[in-house]
Amino acid sequence: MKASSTATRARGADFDAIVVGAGFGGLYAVHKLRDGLGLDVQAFDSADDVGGTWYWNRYPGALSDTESYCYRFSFDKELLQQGHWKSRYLTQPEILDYLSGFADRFDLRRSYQFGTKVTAARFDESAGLWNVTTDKGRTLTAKYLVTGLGLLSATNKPPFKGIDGFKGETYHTGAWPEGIDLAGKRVGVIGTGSTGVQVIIALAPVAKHLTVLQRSAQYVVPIGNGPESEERINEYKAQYEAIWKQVKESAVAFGFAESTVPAMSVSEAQRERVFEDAWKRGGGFYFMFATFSDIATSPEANAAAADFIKRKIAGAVKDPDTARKLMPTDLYAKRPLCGTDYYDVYNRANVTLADVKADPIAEFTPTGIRLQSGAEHELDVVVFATGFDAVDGNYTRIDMRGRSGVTIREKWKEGPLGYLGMMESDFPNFFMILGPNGPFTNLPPSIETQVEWISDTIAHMERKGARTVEPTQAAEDEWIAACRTIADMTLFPKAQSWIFGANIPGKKNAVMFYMAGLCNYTKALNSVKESGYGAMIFD
Ligand code: N01
Repeated sequence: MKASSTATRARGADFDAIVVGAGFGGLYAVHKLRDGLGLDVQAFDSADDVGGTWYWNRYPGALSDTESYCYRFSFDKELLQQGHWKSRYLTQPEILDYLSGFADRFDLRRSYQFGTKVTAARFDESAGLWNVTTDKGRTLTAKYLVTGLGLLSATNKPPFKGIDGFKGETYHTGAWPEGIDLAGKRVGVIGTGSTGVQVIIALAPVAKHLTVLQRSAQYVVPIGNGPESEERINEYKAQYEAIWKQVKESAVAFGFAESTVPAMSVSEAQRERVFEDAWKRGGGFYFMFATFSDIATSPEANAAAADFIKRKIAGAVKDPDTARKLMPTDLYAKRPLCGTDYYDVYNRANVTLADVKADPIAEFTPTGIRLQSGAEHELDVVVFATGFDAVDGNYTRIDMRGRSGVTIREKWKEGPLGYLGMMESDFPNFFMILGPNGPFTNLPPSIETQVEWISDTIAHMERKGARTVEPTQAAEDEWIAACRTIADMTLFPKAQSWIFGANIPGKKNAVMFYMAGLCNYTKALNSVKESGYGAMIFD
């Protein structure tokens, strides 16, 4: 521990804090705790370098769908002015490069042990320390455990019958190896979520033949990507103060002002014009939240947006049968998707759409995939764009135990809990970045907000000389109930998606997000702090 440290090293501890993860969250946590509070920090990541989500998701077409100017940290004004990008949206290599530069800037790699998976974390009540075990067989102790495991990092690869006998290659988009060349191959893609849409757009011009195995049709709007001029970038830089103020005072934190106009308060012609303008501008969250105020809350407004997109699908796709299969049948209430000319992909001669809801995947054969009808798709490569065991999946894969040996699996058997999206009763001195029941937004601004709150809470503890902190059960219950009430005011729980755990067979449907926006979330955090942390137990 450094001379400037605010912490008194807990007796017998190897470190003050252990941080898990080297994505946006973990990197910033190491910087704040080590350089800000002067704690002695040891960090781990199972990858061989920094990047987190952006280290693993190297699939063709991987892109952030938040605009480049606000898919970054805001706290470092100099770094903001040094920012450089080419297009309206950042590609995966650019984001990885940004995070690598961030790690260099603050010399963060020296605190990490890479290529190391944390397999267990147990709280030792008598010592008041976390015992963290890695796959290298070491167990280290620390007073604080901070996890930045990522919302979406435990991959979901459905165990299809016959998969082991498939002679071709299979890849999950969330664990994509470097240097895979799919040119000239017969490729099948399972999944049409955010990832599937990106990988399908990228592979269609490359593959010899692309077969899209679609279970649920999705609403996809244009992303509106294109080069960004130096002049435009300089304009953003000149306005950064106002931009970040707006981002942090907004709900979804995507850099645009959310609409305050209900869809049915304007004429049909005006509504059509607003949707058309948003379609031309591009952006999935923009279409859902900047057109009208109630697309995600009013069935009527939602139907108007859905109907507009369906008409666009009908207009874009030449083959009526394919267009019919691409028409979503449910609400427009999953995470909004966007991509460049997505529906035009299906006009290509080398692309086939298989509706695997109507005719489900029966099994993999040695040479491809057979559907229940007996139809066979001959494939060299199958890409699993089948998503993630989101939010809690990363935690339940670690043997995590809190007070009295209670496991996180037991605590979360009815669905993941989480006070303020960061803490958990019975798990003292444990802070999750993007844990369950945190905000549903463009992630870097929420990550920043959470890491700063964690750092402030730890500083408060150290000033108090407290040994442990955890939320009261009542505060946690109240937060979860509030998240449920807020979610039920939206249409999101009515659609089947990972946001409520519906994508994993057997996973309990649960509220996993605070859906009242970053602005209200920050107010909630501030009120906990300003009330003297009354909702927490300090020991
Ligand atoms: O995963 P998903 P994702 N048989 O769960 C299908 C973020 N992200 O990786 O809808 C057949 O959304 C499944 O079908 P269905 C973003 O937050 C961000 O695409 O369940 N199909 C669905 O089509 C996003 O929301 C960016 O019927 C099966 C797909 O697989 C989140 O990651 C880019 C199946 C899974 O879709 C997750 O997106 C990419 C089965 N057994 C991702 N099992 C950015 O732009 C699943 N499917 C920043």
